Formats: sequence, structure tokens, C-alpha cells
Amino acid sequence: MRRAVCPGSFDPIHNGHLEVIARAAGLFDEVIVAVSTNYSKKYLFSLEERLEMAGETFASLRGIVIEPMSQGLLAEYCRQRGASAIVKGLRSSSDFDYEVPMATMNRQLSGVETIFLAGESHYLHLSSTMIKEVAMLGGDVADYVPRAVQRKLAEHQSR
Ligand code: COD
Repeated sequence: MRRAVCPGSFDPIHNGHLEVIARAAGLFDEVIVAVSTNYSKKYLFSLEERLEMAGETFASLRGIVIEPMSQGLLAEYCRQRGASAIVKGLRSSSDFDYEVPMATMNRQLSGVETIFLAGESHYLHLSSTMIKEVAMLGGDVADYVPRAVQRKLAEHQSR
């Protein structure tokens, strides 16, 4: 079985992520969406909420598994899961400059290859940080996030 990992914070997951993950699912038998926890990062959504939003979003797509990924090496996580590839979306040359050294290190650590997919042009400007800021300031993000995320953002705004 050809298995790939799409890792991310997904705080929250947005349509730029979705588009890359759906394309990865067309290339591999199984794609693990690995929702990471980094204890030095401050998240808006808890791990459980991030898993729930991703789970609901991909519920009807076959071959996509949602899993938590605790702090640690991504290369080791891929080795433990029997994944031969990491799939990441690229938005810009700065994403490329940031990602390539990590891809090389991950390959040297465990043999896992990183495959970069060019992000869909309509979503290239998206980041989770921008989505949160627009939503918290009252902007409409319905074109950029799945329904499960719209609901959770609304819950946060009403707290
Ligand atoms: N269009 C296309 N792709 C996008 C878009 C967009 N608009 N926005 C984001 N993406 C892609 C990017 O490729 C990104 O890598 C991925 O989605 C996830 O994005 P985020 O923002 O949810 O995740 P990050 O950037 O916080 O990354 C979390 C990781 C788990 C990927 C990262 O922390 C990591 O690689 N950790 C591993 C630790 C480790 O092994 N370190 C040693 C490295 S050598």
C-alpha cells in the first residue's frame, strides 16, 4: 500500500489545505492527515477541535485518515506509519526555501521523500493565521473554509 502523510497544525484547516490533501489522495492509496501539536505554539483550537474539524471535512472522502501527531520528529512518525512520502502544498518561493532543507533532512533521517504540490491559485494567499484574523474581526470566510470550520469559528466568536 502506498501511504503518504500530509502534516500540519490545521488551526484551522482551510480550503488551501483541503485542495492539496484531496489531490494527494488521488496519488496514494492512503493519506494520513497528521494534526500536529507543538507545545511551544499557541493554538486557537484544541487538538480535539482540530481533529474534529478535519474529520468532519473529510468524512465522505475514501483513503483519508485523520490522526493526531504528538511533538517529535515527522520523519520518525512517517517511519512508524509505513509512509513513503510526505505531501506538502507550496504557496510561494518562501515556502519552498523553508521546506526544502526540511525535506532533505527528513529523507536523510528516514528515507521518506517529500512531494510538493503547487497550491491552487485561488487559495495561494490563504493561511490559518489570516483566516483566524479575518473571522475574529467579523469578516466572512465562508469561501475559504469548510462548514465544520465556519461553525467552530462562530462558536469562538460567541464566547
Ligand atoms: N495552499 C497550499 N498549501 C498550503 C496552504 C495554501 N494556501 N497553506 C498551507 N499549506 C500547506 C503547507 O505546505 C504547510 O506545510 C501545510 O499546508 C500545513 O500548514 P499549517 O500551517 O497547518 O502547518 P505548519 O506550517 O504549522 O506546519 C506543521 C508541521 C507539522 C508540518 C511542521 O511543524 C513540521 O514539519 N514539524 C515536524 C517537526 C520535525 O520533524 N522537525 C525536524 C524537521 S527536519
